[in-house]
Amino acid sequence: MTSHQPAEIGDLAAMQRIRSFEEKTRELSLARQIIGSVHLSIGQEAIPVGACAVLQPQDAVFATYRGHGWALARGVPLAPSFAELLGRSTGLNGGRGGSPYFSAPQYGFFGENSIVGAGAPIAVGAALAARYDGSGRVAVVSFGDGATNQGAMHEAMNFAAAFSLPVVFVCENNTYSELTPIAEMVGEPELWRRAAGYGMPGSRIDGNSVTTVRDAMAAAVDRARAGEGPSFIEAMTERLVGHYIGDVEHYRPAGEVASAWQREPIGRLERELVAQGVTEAVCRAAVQQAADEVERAVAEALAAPLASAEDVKEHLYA
Ligand SMILES: Cc1ncc(C[n+]2csc(CCOP(=O)(O)OP(=O)(O)O)c2C)c(N)n1
Repeated sequence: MTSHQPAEIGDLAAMQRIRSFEEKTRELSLARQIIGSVHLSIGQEAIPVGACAVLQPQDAVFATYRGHGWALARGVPLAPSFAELLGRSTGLNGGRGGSPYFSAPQYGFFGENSIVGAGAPIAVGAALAARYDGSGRVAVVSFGDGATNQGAMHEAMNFAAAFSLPVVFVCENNTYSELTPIAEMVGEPELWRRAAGYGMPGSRIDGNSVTTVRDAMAAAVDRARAGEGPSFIEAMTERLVGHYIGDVEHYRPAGEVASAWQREPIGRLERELVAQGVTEAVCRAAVQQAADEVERAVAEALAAPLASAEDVKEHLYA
């Protein structure tokens, strides 16, 4: 990398990998090659990319059903991720989990979760374990704005603060809880203010700026690693697609999505880099390279055999 290519070129490529992965996922889902519901994070890529940039291999990340971006930002390879979506035996989880259950602990990605708010107590458990196992692990959990109203979230945040556990709570506030605006569901729409009630630092940041996310996460992770306890980050963002594939988005005001495209994180970072003197060609090349990588990975996944029905009873616990 030359002095004309700042480190943020890597962020641009990382965000584009997620964007291309999800655009291809939407195509495969609409073509009925992916079974089950799919929740995309198009527009929210700066949050996992900025957050995971400051993590170490021993750290543990927990996400929601909208978590493909977190898995990829953690370093999970593209081909097994596509294979998982496509029900292939080479999938991350043997093709058994699908879109909302990606899990790859070998990459420090301890899984998506379809139960709203359920990742938080599990992350707190991982943080509590870190106190005893000497791993130095920090646990990071992402969740939506709607999830902050789940009881499990309250219990998790209270416990983490009471015991000064190394957890970072990352609220991806895309302003909708499923199909309902968060502002209609809470008395205090500035969700970060809740952190004070638990006794932990809270902040509201621009979640469409990858550098802002990275800086806020660096401070929270340093604090957690130093034994000073949890933090709450409310990262403001916008989802550029429906809640799930097939959502007709009747609840969104006319023009909202078109205007959100003006603020999305990839184009924004490109404009920032160009203003710093990086050529448009360099930006385009990083974006194209990421998109090409995705094309190769999906071809590899599609060539793999489907998961076998023979071993469907394996890996079950009762
Ligand atoms: C415990 C539980 N209650 C309800 C649901 C149904 N549900 C799925 S997504 C969702 C909205 C969550 O919104 P938010 O937390 O803001 O996350 P986003 O989908 O915007 O990323 C709900 C209520 C669920 N999956 N789990």
